[in-house]
Amino acid sequence: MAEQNWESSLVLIKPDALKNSLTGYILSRMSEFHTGLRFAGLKVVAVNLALAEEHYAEHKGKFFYPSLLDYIRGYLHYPDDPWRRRVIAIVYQGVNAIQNIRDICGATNPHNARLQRPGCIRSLGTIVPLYDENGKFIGERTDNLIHASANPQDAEHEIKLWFLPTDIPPIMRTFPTERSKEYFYYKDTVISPKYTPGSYCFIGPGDIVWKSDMKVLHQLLKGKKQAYSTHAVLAKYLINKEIEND
Ligand code: 3AN
Repeated sequence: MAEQNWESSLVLIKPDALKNSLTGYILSRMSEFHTGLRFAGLKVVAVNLALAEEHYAEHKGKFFYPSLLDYIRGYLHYPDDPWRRRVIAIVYQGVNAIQNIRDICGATNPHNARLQRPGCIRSLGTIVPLYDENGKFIGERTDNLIHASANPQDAEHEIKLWFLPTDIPPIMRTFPTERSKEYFYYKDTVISPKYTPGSYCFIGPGDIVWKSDMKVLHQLLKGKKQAYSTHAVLAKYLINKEIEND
C-alpha cells in the first residue's frame, strides 16, 4: 500500500480557466467530499512581475518563458480587461495531496493529458503556436488551466512564495514561522530596516513571517549570500498592493 503522507500543495486556477468559467468545476473536482482535501488558504491574486518570475524561475531562458509570464499575469486572455487579470491561489492539504491533485490535473501538455487521462482537468486545455518577431514558428504555448505543485520541496517553496503565514489559519500552517522584532521597508527594489520617504513597510515588529524568509532578510541586510532570492520573499508582500515592481 502507498505511504500515507499528510501534505500541502499549491494550486493556481489560471486565467484561461477563469475565462472559460471552469472555476466551479475545478473546485468541485478538488472538493473534500470527492478527494478528502481541505482548504488551508485561498486568495484572488493580480500576479505582479516578481511573483510570476519567481514562480517560473526554472523556465527562465526557455522559448516559452516570456509567454508564460504574460499567461499567468492574465495579459494573454484579458488583453483589454486589466481588472480581470488574476488567478485564484489555493493551498490544499490532505493525505498524499500532491500526487492526488496532480492526477486530477493530468499531464502538462493538454494533448498528452487528453491521451493519457481523458477527463482530467488539463484535457480541457489547449496549445497555441508561438512565433518570433520574424514570424518564424518557435514552439507551442501550453494553456493548461491549472498549476499544481510537483513535489513536497516545490510545494513548500511555492506556498511560501504566494502566501503569508497569516493567510493560513495558525493550526493549518505546516512550515515554521517566527515573530519579527524589526521593521523592513521596500523601495525601488531595495530592502532596508529604515524608513526613507516613499518606502513601504512590509514587515513590522510583531508580524508573523516564514522563518526561512526572516533568515533571507537578515542575510540580505548583512550583505551575505542569500539562501534564495529577495524577490521570493518580497513578491507575496506586493500581492494586491498598488506598489508593484512593474
Ligand atoms: P507542470 O505545470 O505540469 O508542473 P512545469 O512546471 O514543467 O509543468 O511547467 C510550468 C508551466 O510551463 C506549464 N504549466 C506550462 O504552462 C509551461 N510549459 C512547460 N513545459 C512547456 C513546453 N515544453 N512548452 C510550452 N510550455 C511549457
